[in-house]
Amino acid sequence: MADLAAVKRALTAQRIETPSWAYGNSGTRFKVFAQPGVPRNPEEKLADAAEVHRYTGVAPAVALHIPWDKVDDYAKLNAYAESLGIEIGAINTNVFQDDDYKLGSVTNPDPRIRRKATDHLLEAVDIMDQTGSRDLKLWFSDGLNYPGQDDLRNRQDRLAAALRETYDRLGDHQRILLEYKLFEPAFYATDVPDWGTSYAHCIELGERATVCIDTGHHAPGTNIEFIVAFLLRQKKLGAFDFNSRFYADDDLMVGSADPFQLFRIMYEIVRGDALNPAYGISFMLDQCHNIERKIPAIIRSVMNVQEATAKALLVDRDALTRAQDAGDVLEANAVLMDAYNTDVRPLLAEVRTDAGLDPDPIGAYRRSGHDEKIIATRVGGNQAGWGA
Ligand code: PSV
Ligand code: MN
Ligand code: MN
Repeated sequence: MADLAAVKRALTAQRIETPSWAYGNSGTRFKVFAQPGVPRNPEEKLADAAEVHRYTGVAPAVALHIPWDKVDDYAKLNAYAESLGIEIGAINTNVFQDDDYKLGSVTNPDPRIRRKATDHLLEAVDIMDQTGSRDLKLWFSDGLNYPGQDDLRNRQDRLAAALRETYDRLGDHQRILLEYKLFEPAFYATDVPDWGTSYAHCIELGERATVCIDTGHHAPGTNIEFIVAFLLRQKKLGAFDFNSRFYADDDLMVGSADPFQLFRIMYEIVRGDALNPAYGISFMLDQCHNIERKIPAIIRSVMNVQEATAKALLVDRDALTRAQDAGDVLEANAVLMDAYNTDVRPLLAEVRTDAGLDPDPIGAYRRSGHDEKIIATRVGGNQAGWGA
């Protein structure tokens, strides 16, 4: 039996970072469905994030995206976040929304464009100095649509050079989180397509470069928990971008498409003693809420991560080890499934009540009147990068 008091402590200590861009309008390739009441500026995104934290108690950090969240005074923005009881988390860069980057950013054959892209990464570190952020999150859209379009290997060299320059600019407490993505927007080849490529670049860079696993960035059927286990063993897992996918990079609510996969991932985290924020893994959401109300969707997403985590913590690890060591296939599988099939909602309600929160975060948000207030007062909001 798992120790219930320890499970509750672990759930209370858990932290989940939300992305500023999930609060703004977003859409598909075909249409952005603007919603009433969305934030008009970074301050209003922070205010919405503070609502998520108010009702969940585990989401005090918000990731920013530059230039979508560009302001003149980041120290002031930081102070504003603090006044709301939250903090600024990772700084995400944007080297994918400029005509110059048609053939790539840091891997572009044109040295002028590579310089421009690398300068943006360096500028993001300057911003981190002002926000006090630890994490620089890098996702490169770089890739090729056609065989022969550019030299695959030269592009790796150019990528390595930009990463090196950025890494060398980091302060002692700062680190790089390098995302990978199988395809899109490039279709034939992507310059950081998989965890192995990200891992190899991180090894080359040094201790303060680690891999970010975006759960939506794999081929269908990929065993993501294996990647988690492997990277943990190598001490090279730095972060997650959580979301759900059915087909491609769908950016749906985490835990909605495949809650069992999320449980398996969180089990590897628990197995690796990597849940506590002190371990250094950042558990972030990277989602878009195109057709549903955004704040309750983000609260739901946080709750989905909590539920998967609670189930993972409930795995009877002694019984599992016994069954595994005995080669008892059915029993080992049964031990894992017992935990997965436990209804952890009452346990999480208790954890929330113990923390002085409403046991029903979505109900509490609905009753708060915040949604009505933002709809009435925020006119003309359309600032999320994806939809702007
Ligand atoms: C694009 O695929 C993407 O969803 C990446 O996952 C980044 O983390 C995110 O955009 C924000 O730049
Ligand atoms: Mn991502
Ligand atoms: Mn993505």
